[in-house]
Amino acid sequence: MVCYPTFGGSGVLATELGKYLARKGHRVHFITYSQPVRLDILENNIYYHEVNVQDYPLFEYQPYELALSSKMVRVALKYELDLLHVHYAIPHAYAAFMAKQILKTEGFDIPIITTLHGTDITLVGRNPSYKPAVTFSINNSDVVTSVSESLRQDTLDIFKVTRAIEVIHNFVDMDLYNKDENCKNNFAPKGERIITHISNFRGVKRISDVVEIFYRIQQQTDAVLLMLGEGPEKERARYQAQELGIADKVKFLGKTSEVVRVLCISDLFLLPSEKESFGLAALEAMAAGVPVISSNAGGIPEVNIDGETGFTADVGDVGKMSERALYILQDQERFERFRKAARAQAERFSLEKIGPKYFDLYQKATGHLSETRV
Ligand code: GMT
Repeated sequence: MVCYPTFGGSGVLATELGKYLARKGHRVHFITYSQPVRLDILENNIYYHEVNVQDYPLFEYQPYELALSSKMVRVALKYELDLLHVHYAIPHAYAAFMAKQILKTEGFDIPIITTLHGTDITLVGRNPSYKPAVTFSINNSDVVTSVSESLRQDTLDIFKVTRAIEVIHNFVDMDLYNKDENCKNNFAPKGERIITHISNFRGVKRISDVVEIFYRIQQQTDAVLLMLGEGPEKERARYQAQELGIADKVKFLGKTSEVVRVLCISDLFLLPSEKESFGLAALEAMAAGVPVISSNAGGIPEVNIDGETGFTADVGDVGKMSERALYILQDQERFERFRKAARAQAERFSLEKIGPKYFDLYQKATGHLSETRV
């Protein structure tokens, strides 16, 4: 598994997939520049290889791709890997292609599976500085998957793709979300509704919409807003909350490792993103039985069903989003109905249902891997 180790969804998905494969008895090697946030390197069958980039004063930009390709080559040869599964096209698919070519010269053939996650296509990848390299890496992967139908379509629209792209939706490990938490008091001592947002606080997440929607909600019903994650828009959001006079109701919890516990005490999840290929954070909220108020961007409607598991609205329509939020929160019976539907929808994306699809792919790519090795 080659992935970003940070809080972003692609790294989370890669880590959860690797853990699942390891539990099935496969040896899974993670290759990245620091330990992925959700990875427990003491688990059986999990190996972690850190990519070191030599800091050389001549270079203004250190060549990470080179170090990554070299690491892939060394790990593939030493551990006789069956395949390389790279998450996020930039620069992982490109580095994997180079590694594959180098390995060929050693008489070692290895299939590359590339999973496209979102901004590697819709934002960064389409930039002219990267586009030819991204197109080439997609077309030269042995298997390409995307995490939603919408992202598949975007990829076909943006790039000249000559490969088939298979959609394998993101998944969630439902067992993690069975917690019956009794710690609501910590954040909502007066029984306030707990509204949550999790992201890397980049521009595409429209953090100011999150704060604005919450502002309108708390005018009508007692509520607190929990903001999980770190990123460039965080300080602006803190300032906005102060300006609106709601700073005491908005808690910034940073990069907490207790995402699951926080979701299990949440009443509503907000995801008003400008772009979102899937919305893994929303799926995780739904697994905890939390209805979602979101934009209808990209692949979100494949996950959040309007009027059933929450509501979707046009990007920027904070009026509709706050209205719909109150519609769910202000009637307990209705709220329970949405909670149930959210959980049922998450079941459709459970690890048990989606995980085996990756095994099928691996089998096709290698011709010999079976679902379980133990
Ligand atoms: O959304 C982010 O900021 C992180 C980003 C990533 O690649 O780590 O997430 C993308 O991949 C996730 C996992 O497949 C998807 O659930 C997110 O929707 C997607 N983000 C965007 O498309 C903006």
